Amino acid sequence: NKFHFINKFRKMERTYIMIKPDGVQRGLVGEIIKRFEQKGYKLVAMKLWSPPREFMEKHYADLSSKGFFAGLINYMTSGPVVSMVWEGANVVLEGRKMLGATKPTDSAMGTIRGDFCIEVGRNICHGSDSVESANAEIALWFPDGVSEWDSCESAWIYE
Ligand code: IDP
Ligand code: MG
Repeated sequence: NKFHFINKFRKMERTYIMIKPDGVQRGLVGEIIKRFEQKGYKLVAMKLWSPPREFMEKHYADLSSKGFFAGLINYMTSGPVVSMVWEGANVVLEGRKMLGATKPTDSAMGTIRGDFCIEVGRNICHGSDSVESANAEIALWFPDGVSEWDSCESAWIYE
């Protein structure tokens, strides 16, 4: 139908969202997924696993010169993470808004970090910061690609 035709040609983005080991340990997996689902984004890839240290160092390679890098890698490899790819219009920027600021003390209440954590080194979630880094992170975390599927909600979410 007409709605479907419009939706098919709408420009969609994808972003890499990860629930960090503290988010998994604290039972916040469902809460974080719920917020992305309820916003209207579409889940196109997901897995729970414990990547090796070298893999996590690759993910955070741009921070390797920082003093907190070793601590960050220890934290991020301390337990399983939930890796996801979410799709939707402007999802990279909007997803970052949903997570909140890097430092929970700067995060607005109502954001994931604002609502559920206290310290920058235990900030429970990750989200790609640009379309370019999203594409690189999705390729790193999901080398076999994502699932293409049509959501029955799309005609009710997009004009
Ligand atoms: P982001 O996760 O909001 O994109 P980045 O600057 O890319 O923030 O830093 C990646 C992660 O490194 C942060 O989410 C946080 O867990 C950790 N981190 C950043 N700055 C600090 C710091 O000053 N001390 C400890 N950990 C930090
Ligand atoms: Mg970052």
